[in-house]
Amino acid sequence: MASLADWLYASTFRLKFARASQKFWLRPFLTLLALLAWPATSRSATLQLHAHLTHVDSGRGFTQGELLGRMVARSRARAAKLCPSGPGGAVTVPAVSSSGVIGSTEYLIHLGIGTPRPQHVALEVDTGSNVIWTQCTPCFKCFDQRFPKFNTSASDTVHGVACSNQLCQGLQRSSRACFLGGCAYRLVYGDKSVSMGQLAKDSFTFQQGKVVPDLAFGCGQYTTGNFSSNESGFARGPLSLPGPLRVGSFSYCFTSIFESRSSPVFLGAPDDDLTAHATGPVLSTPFVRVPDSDVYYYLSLKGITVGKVRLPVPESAFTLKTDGSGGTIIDSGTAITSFPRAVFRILREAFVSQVALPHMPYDDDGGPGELQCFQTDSVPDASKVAVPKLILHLEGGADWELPRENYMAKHPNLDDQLCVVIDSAGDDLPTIIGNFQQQNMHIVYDLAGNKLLIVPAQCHNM
Ligand SMILES: *[C@@H]1O[C@H](CO)[C@@H](O)[C@H](O)[C@H]1NC(C)=O
Ligand SMILES: *[C@@H]1O[C@H](CO)[C@@H](O)[C@H](O)[C@H]1NC(C)=O
Ligand SMILES: CC(=O)N[C@H]1CO[C@H](CO)[C@@H](O)[C@@H]1O
Repeated sequence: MASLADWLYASTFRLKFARASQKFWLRPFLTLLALLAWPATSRSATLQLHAHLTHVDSGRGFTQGELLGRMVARSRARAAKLCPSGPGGAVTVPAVSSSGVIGSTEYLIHLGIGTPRPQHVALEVDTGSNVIWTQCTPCFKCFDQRFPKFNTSASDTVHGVACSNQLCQGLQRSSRACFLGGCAYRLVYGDKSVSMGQLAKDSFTFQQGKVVPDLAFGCGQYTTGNFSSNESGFARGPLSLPGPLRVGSFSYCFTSIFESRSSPVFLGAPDDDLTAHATGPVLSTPFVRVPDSDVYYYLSLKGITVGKVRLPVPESAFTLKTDGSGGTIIDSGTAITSFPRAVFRILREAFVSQVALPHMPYDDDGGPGELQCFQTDSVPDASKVAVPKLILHLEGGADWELPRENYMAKHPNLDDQLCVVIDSAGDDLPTIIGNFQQQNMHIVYDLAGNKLLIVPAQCHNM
C-alpha cells in the first residue's frame, strides 16, 4: 500500500503552485496546536450572515430523559478533556479541544461550500475550538458521516492555500507543513485524535443565499481517533469562522433542547436592534482578557444567588488564576453548566434547603458529575413545584436570572424525580457555562467591543 505521503502527492487537488523542494512533509509534528494571533484589522461592520443550527440529537426520537442523559454524558466527557493536564491546562494547551470526540458536540451549523452547486456541510458550533475543517473526497482515511463528504472535484472554486500565505504561516509551526508549495494542516486533539489534510479555500453559502468567497477551511483527508462528527470553531483563532470572516461579532440563540426546532446563528453584527426580540432585560458583561493563544471566552463571574441566598463563595472561586487554572468560560459546546466541586456543594446545599421536596442522597465520591434530584411522587404535578430562582452575578452588574426551564428538569431516567441540571467538576476545573443554561437566550459575542451580551428571547421567532 502506498504511503500516506505518496497518496496525498497523487491526490493533491488543483494546487497550482510551483513545485517546491520540500517533498517530505510528514515529519513527526509536535502534538499540540496553538494558533498565533491574527491581526484583527479590517473587521467588517456590515457583514451579516445567518445560518441554521440543529441540535445534534434533534429528530432522533429520544425522550426528554434520554436527551438529558446524553447531554450529561457529553458534558462530563468534555469537562474532563477541557483541562487534560490539570491546573493550567486550559491556558497552556489552549487548543486541545475535546469536541469532535464521540458525543461531545451539541450543535451543528448547516451551510454550503463550493460552486456552482453548494455542497451541504454540517459543522460543529464550538466556541472551544479554533479551526474549521470538514472531511473531503478524495479521502485517505475518514470516518463515516451522515452527509456526503465535501467533493473537491465537484467545486469549480476550491483551491489550495499557498504555503507562503499568511493563513498558513499563522498556524503554529508544528501544525503546518508545505507540500508542493501548498499548505497542509495537522490538528492533534487532547485525546490524540488527529485531523490532517490540505488547507483550502472556497466559497461558503449561508442562508438567504449570501455567499462569501475564499474562506479558508481544513479539507480533512486523514482523520483518526474519536470523531463522530466534523469539527468547526468559533473561537479566537485565524481559522475559526469569525476569524476569516473578519466579523466583529457573532451570536446564536438556542431553541429549547427538548424541541427539534432549528436555532439561528448570526455571523457579523446583528442588524436589528437587539431589544426587538428581547423578552427581558439585555445584559452586558465584559470578556476577561486572556492571551491571544487562548481559545476560550472567559467571563468574570462574581457570585451566585439561589432563591434568597447569595452563596457564601469567594469571588476567587471563579477567577482565572495566573497558572491558568480556574476561571469561568462560556461555551457553546458543553451542554450542562458545571462548577468546581466546592462551589457545587454549596449550591446543592442551597437547593436542598429551599426546595420543599425530599432530596436524593448525595454521592460525593463519584468524581465529577452528580445532578441533585428531588423526589416528586408525593406531588401531583412536578412542573408546578416552587423552585428557588437562580442568578449568576457577572461583572458589570449583569445579574443573569435563569428561567426555570434552564436549570430544572425531569431526571434522565426516572420520571418521579426533578433535578437541578447543574453539574460538579473537578476541583481545579473552570466553571463552564453550558448551553442548557443558554436556551432561549440570544448570546452575542461582541468581539470588537470585548463583551458578551445576553438577551432573553424566543429563539424560534428570530
Ligand atoms: C465528485 O464529483 C465528480 C464531478 O462532479 C464526480 O464525477 C464524482 O463521482 C464525485 N465523487 C463522489 C465520491 O461523489
Ligand atoms: C478514544 O476514546 C477512547 C475511550 O474513551 C480512549 O481510550 C482513546 O484514547 C481515545 N483516543 C483515540 C485516539 O482513540
Ligand atoms: C458534513 C458532515 O460531515 N456532517 C456530519 C457532521 O457530524 C454529524 C454528527 O455525527 C453528522 O450527522 C453529520 O452528517
